Amino acid sequence: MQYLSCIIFATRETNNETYKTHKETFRSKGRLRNVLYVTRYSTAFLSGKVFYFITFKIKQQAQWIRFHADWTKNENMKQLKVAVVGATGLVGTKMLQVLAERNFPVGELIPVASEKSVGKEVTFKGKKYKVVSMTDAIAVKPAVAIFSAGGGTSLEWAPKFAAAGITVIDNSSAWRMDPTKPLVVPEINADILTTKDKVIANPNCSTIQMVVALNPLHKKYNIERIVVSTYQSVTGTGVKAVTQLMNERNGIQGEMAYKYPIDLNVIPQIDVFLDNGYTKEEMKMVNETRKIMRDDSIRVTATTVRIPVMGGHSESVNVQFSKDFDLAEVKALMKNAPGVVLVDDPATQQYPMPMDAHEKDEVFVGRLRRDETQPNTLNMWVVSDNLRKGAATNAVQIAEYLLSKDLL
Ligand code: 2RA
Repeated sequence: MQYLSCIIFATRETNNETYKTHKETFRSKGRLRNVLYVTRYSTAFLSGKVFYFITFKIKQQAQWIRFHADWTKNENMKQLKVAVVGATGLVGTKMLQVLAERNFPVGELIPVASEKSVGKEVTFKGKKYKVVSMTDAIAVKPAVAIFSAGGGTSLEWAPKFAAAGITVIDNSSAWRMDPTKPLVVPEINADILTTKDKVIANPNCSTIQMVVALNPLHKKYNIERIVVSTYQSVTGTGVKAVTQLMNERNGIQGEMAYKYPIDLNVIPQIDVFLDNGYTKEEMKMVNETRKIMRDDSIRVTATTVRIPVMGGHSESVNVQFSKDFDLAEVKALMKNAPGVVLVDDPATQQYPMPMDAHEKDEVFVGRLRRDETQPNTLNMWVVSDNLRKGAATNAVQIAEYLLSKDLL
């Protein structure tokens, strides 16, 4: 099956309403990634299938690209058994939402959770499903199991699923730095995946959004060093942290997810401290970035911070290249980068913010400017919904890639 990287609506009669209707149609078919403008389209009926030939113009490059897709195939394609492990958690719930929204061909959903949640119900596409145990899920032999149940659970259970021939896409940190396991952001390195990969690691949210924005720049200018500071949403911690923030806002004494109040505060600690004085979250950004971008020479230093925000993580990124860059070219690269939306207009105070990134799949980039203190260095601001591109969307995109390449 072919996935469209962009779809364009256009046409003489296009107005906001027809555009919205088309957009929803494409979204419901799970194919909408970016939107450009169609200038021409035609259809052909070949081998029993309708092909839509769309022609559009990529404005930045001012060249015409012919783009075609067969989106009728989705209805006819094989339906898969899909397990979502940790289906009752914050990320698990988002996984179900994203699977439904992107119309992943779920023939049978197997929601899985810890023993205490077995028998509970989750809703998927308007239908209720009973949560089952790990052992019962393996017995049903899903094609793919998307795990979001913590490192301990993944360490114990992912190998058991894999041994049963089930492909695991794991959202915990358990396997990310295992040299035998691929760590994948589809826009960057899905090409490393093979049928032999039965446990595939989904990177940490703060890493994903940064590398999606940086990879096109790395390819062009070669990154030497990254200095990143994060401003991370409480949703990254889970339901307990969202509750703490809301309780504090409403003057309710309740269980604390953090050692300190989070409302009207900023906590410069995410995850536990390591011997080098950095937190685990900070070292994830260092190590995962190098692994995904396949370049151990990139120097990364990070400060990760929790802020009283929901909807997405924000990052201030200072990036030093070995080659000099042209700012207009950097903006053009960002505009055309897969999965990136450029929001950068100081004149009208346009820049990415978590409230705008919430419930979106893209990584939003803005505040692009030269670091005037040293050569070849760029400052940028990167925002994304940590539960979507930072977790669920990336995992589902990996599954989509596997499916599209017949690797499931
Ligand atoms: C956080 N990165 O925001 C974590 C979640 N994986 O705490």
